[in-house]
Amino acid sequence: MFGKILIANRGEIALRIQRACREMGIRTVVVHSTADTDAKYVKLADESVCIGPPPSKDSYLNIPAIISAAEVTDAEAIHPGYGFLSENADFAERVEKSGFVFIGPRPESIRLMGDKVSAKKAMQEAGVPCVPGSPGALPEEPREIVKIARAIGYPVIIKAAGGGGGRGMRVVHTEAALINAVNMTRQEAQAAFGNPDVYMEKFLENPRHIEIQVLADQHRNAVWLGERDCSMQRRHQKIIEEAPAPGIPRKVIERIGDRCAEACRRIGYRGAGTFEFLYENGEFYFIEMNTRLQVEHPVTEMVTGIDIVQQQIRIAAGEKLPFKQREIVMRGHAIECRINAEDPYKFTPSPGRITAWHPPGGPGVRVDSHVYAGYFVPPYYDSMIGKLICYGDTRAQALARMRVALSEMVVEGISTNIPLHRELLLDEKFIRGGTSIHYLEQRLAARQASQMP
Ligand code: MV4
Repeated sequence: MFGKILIANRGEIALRIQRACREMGIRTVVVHSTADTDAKYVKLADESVCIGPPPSKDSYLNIPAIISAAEVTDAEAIHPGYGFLSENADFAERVEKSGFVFIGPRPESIRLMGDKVSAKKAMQEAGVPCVPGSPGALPEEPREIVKIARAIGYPVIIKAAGGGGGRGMRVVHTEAALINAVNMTRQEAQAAFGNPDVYMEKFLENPRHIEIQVLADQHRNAVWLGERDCSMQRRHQKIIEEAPAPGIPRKVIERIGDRCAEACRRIGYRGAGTFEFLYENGEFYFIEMNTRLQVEHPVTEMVTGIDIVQQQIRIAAGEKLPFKQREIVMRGHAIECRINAEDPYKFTPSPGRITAWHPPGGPGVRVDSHVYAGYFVPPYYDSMIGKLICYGDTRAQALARMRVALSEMVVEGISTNIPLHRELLLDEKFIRGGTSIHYLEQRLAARQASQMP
């Protein structure tokens, strides 16, 4: 096992990774910007290295500075967390070329999944069901493109190969609008990702977003750890996630989970990963794979009892997975509310000093947060200040515990989205379960309309 790990991230996930390391007896080094010098997790780490000024590009995205910090502190491995450099294949490669272990997939896997056209092709070949669409990137010839769209049937969606997570997409409803949409998406893709390749899919109008968590070791063992429903989102920012996904038959999930694990073995995947699916009318359609730890990993940890961060570290150190698929038992239900420093209805960021912080507690309540009373939320980074995760034997119990937890929670000095969460936890359709990816935006629009003077 490693003696020392460098954590190349900030905020709650830096603390989460640090806790896993300390539990395993591994010393930790955190790198931080000047905006995070006073963060408590920086003080709690065995060592800390300031790597630059507040803007991410000068600190948390500064590859030479991070590698130098690993060199001067004699770290053996680097955990990238989520966001920042976590899905940057060049970073993973430079970490390994510098003699450190990258706690994540091989650079080739990151690259394969980073190109959404090659990712889809690989998954199709592995027997993972995908959204019907173009066979690979679209050709240049407009007549060929029109033919492909006719075969798929309108509406279609044009996506950038270099995109993902909602960037570089365009929905097309008619043949008249097709070629212009393809050209526009190509231009944007070239400008944003340096890759003009685009592909086409049938546009699914009202799906849910369901994802499958996987773990794969370096000995060709792979397992799946159940699913998460991440449909409650606004502008591609998830705000509530849960496991398991309400109302989906276990048999259907099991078939898809087994396909995901098999795909991992086929491509020689290593580490934690997430297969993203759209789910509509009882069918799963693969859209993308995330090659990192995800924000919402705790709901899976709660229902499986598996510490995903510890497993990432063990896998990176070359250990074999300590369980077989049939030994993984999903039990109960978990829900996560992301707590953001933002106006609950206008969504404008609300950085500043937290004057009061009273996190909830009690059975089945978990708070993953790095903040405290007196903490200053810097304006430079993501607005998430923590995650509230509630577990119960049933979904109803998890929801009830979440309502109590949200009622207890006090954050003063800044605005947070806690009032929005309190409303959603009383929402009839959410309580019923199975709302689509459009539900939150539709509900917010209706709320706005009803509050018009
Ligand atoms: C889609 C889709 C409908 N049909 N693909 C958005 C993020 C990226 N991961 C893929 N996305 C979508 N792809 C087809 N063929 C709708 C979305 C989509 C979405 C997906 C997941 C979660 C939230 C979303 C919000 C808007 C659109």
